[in-house]
Amino acid sequence: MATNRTFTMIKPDAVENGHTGAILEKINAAGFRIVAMKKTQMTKNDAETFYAIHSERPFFGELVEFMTRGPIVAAILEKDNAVEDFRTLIGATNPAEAAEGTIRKLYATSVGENAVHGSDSDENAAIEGNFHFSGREMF
Ligand code: ABT
Ligand code: MG
Repeated sequence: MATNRTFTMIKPDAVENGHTGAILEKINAAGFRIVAMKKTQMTKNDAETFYAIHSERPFFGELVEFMTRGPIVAAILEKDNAVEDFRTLIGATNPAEAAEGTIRKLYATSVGENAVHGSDSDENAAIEGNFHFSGREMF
């Protein structure tokens, strides 16, 4: 059964470029409720753990470097069909392939620096949300 929750990060590039507010407005306007949210910075160990599934990929080192270079905004979001609808809202991994109006089309600069994360399954949404937040931070 779908859990109706997903996990997102506004990545260092989008935070640096001042897009946090605009991205949160898009998330709100699309009907997501914020369950938990904070500004934080991932350590190298955090990023290596979070992206462990990509550890054998050639871009892993750059990915960890990028995700740790500045603060992110992490959040748990709630809505019917949250995982799929949020992936639709953010658009394709590569912004050059992202649909008009999507967050990545508007704010991402490259496949490596693509502005936002969205969980790819209900199972990963729960794992990723629990990685960043304790139960006491979820409302
Ligand atoms: P994430 O939301 O970050 O998981 O992106 P998405 O699920 O859309 O894309 P995946 B395939 O999970 O990519 C994970 C991160 O790896 C980066 N990446 C990916 C590259 O830098 N080069 C590549 O060739 C590919 C395929 C993009 C994702 N980003 N970050 N940060
Ligand atoms: Mg992914």
